[in-house]
Amino acid sequence: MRTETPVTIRLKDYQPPAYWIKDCALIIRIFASHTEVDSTLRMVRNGDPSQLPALVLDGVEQLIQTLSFDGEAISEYDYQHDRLTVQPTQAEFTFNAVTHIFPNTNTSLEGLYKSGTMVCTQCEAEGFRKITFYLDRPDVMATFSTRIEADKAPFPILLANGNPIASGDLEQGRHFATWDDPFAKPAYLFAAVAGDLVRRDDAFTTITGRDISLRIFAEPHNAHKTEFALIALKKAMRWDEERFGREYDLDIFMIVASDFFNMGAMENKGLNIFNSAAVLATPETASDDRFDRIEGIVAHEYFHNWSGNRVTCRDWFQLSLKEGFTVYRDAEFTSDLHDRAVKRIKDVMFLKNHQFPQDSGPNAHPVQPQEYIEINNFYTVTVYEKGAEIVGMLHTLLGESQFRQGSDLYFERFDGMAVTTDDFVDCMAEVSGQEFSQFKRWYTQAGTPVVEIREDYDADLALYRLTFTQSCPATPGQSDKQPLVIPVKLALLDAATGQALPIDCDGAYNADTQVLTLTEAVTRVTFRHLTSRPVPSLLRDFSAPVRVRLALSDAALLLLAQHDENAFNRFEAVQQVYLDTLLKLTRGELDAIPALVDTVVLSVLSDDRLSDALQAVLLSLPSYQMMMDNLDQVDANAVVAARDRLKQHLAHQYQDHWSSLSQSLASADDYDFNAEEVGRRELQGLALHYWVLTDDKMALNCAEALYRAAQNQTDRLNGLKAVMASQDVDRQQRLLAHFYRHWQQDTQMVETWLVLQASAEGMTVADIVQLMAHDAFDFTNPNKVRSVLGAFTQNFKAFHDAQGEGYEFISQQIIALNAINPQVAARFVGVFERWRKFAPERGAAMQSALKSVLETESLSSDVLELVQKTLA
Ligand code: 0A1
Ligand code: ZN
Repeated sequence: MRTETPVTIRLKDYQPPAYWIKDCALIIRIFASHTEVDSTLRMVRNGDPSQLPALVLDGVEQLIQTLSFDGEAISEYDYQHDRLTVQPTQAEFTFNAVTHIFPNTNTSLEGLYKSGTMVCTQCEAEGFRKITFYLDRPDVMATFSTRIEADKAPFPILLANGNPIASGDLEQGRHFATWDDPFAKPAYLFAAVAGDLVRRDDAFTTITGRDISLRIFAEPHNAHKTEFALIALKKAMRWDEERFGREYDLDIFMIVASDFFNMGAMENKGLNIFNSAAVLATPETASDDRFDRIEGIVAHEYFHNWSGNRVTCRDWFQLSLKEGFTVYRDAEFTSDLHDRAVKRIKDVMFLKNHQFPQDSGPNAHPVQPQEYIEINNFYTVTVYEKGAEIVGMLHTLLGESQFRQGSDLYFERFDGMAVTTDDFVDCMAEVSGQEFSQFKRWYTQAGTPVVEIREDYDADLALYRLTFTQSCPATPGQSDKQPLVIPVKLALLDAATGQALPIDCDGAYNADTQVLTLTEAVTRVTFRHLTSRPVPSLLRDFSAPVRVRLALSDAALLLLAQHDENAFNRFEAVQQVYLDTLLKLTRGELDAIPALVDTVVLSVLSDDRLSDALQAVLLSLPSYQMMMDNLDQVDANAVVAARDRLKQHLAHQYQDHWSSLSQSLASADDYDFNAEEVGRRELQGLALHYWVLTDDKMALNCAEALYRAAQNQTDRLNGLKAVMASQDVDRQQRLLAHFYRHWQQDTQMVETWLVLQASAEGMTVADIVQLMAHDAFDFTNPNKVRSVLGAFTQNFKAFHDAQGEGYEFISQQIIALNAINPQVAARFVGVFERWRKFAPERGAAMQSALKSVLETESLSSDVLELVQKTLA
């Protein structure tokens, strides 16, 4: 809280700790009114043993009972705010602290807290200091043993990291369990859970024949929803052995589902804790998107066991070391399991919709930030997704075989250590013999590079030349930018047939991988023996996270949109056609929809070689975010009108297609989650959506029928969302009421029900206030808050409504949330990130909403840092 001046932590100030913790023995005694934590740390001086500096331990909201060194009570100590200072007299000693903490009133959901009927932990990044005094930094790695004691009736299940050692009854209806984790780890990976949980068991035999018990725990009301995650987990375990040579290490791997959780999930050693919404699924209650997300997150957390836990981060500036790499790994997993092209398209869309705007806004920061006030604010799309793109570029530059060698070397060399992104890249350099010092700028330089490309063709000499000019816009605190290493995967296509032409050129072009590597500010490449002017297919598969500026003729764009065999670039060309149209419509530069749009749409609709999933993404329009990102000034009304206009055009122009697709793609088969079925349902949902936009009564009946007959959540939502996109308010109310009556006992379904309403087009602030007054809403539950307020802020039309009421309202919610859960509050500051882009009135309204937050007393460092940076 803002009683202290916020402190800026800088990478350049990194110092190793003055003491190490070798081992941590915890006893956690849970009582109704409080929890007692008894912690014994075996410590040793790091450095000259004859010089014993003060020991400064992190500790927040600790009610001290006793402190001792080697059994001797410590009488002199200084405990202020978040630090305990004591003076050791030996170079090796044990430090013991007995403290009281209060999980029942801990609404920050950091440290030890109550979630529904259970008690659980969240320690990343700095939550362990809310449990006990510690050197709460990732380079301090210790072995842990944890004994939990609690009343047996409310808490029959007691879990912690590692392997189970002992358990038994105690007096007065209490019991205990002891867990031992032999792998040294930082405190952020600590976890403990106590609850009345239902468990689902399975087993996995590793590649070397070791049997691992797998267990998923959930509160009774969620217990029927854990099977899918267990299947996903086994797939992830096998895949990591095969693709990365990584075997699981403990005898047991556990997952716990928690209804109260700030993020998606957490990779605590041997005891992953998940947001219920990120792990629980049945076909009845979870849509394809949800299954997809769960499979990815289960894999992500599991993969952290190596990329993050066995090899961890030296300090929090290295966060992308584990997150970028692990996102890369989970994306590869999903690509191997399902449809690589579709996965890539969706990931790049996500990056462009979220990371590109961050990188060009007031909160732009390097993948390896150089400073922070609140580390929780740096769990960003830049650290995660751009970080994963960097790892992907290394893969592109090395090829699969060398990349795997580099990863093997990294895991072997740094096992059990806390290291840096440099260490990671150095392994890649070592195995490949390549020089990566320039490449490392990707970690330290913020902003999305722009690559401008010019074409020249000389028919007489049959020469075609591309000139690449790279630059990077200034970002806060970084005005001078250096050239980056940019791998450009490319092909040259025959303008008549779309066939790839043989490439004969000089320069840093690798014929095996079709990658041209740019390293200079300007690179010229001449391609020989081209008897006609080719069409360039550049940055295939989005081989680098850059913005390409290349003005292609309509004919060239059409060729790519119809014939590029690289599905990703075909998608990009189609999107470019839509986006150009949307931007021109927004600026009032078009009277009619250009014929090129129709040619493209028709060729997608009539191309039966395309999978349903690809067809669906090729028929989807660029998002509002994408439009905003490509406009210097945003007039919200014009943006909305432009998108509506193009949508209406597509809806009406292809009405027959939509109606026939909506019907022909229906299926009464049992639900199956596989790429083909997911694609079919996605295309059906899209077709139904467009069809409903024509106001055809039959479309609405069809949508309602799909909703009512649905045997799975994807079909149900395809029907209901189509109805929600219509003008038929009565029908919407009827179906929403039906939905709630049917599913009000199911937490995830109620969340979906809230999202559907908060996303409705005509939503007003008054409607949102009313929704928040509903019994189903709970301001202390992040999922509920995100379902209503998150969905509302994503609801472009409603949130940016001309009255601008939404801005003031959200600022009040940020202030209210700040007092309950700073992390969740801080996430909402991001909705104002682009305030400067909004034409005068809305921009000013957003700015004043931010200012009203800033004027609040007792702002958390989380909210304060983001509001200050956003306004700066
Ligand atoms: N490491 C987790 C995400 C996570 C990060 C922070 C948290 O609390 C502040 C919780 C979870 C992951 O990458 O999945
Ligand atoms: Zn992660």
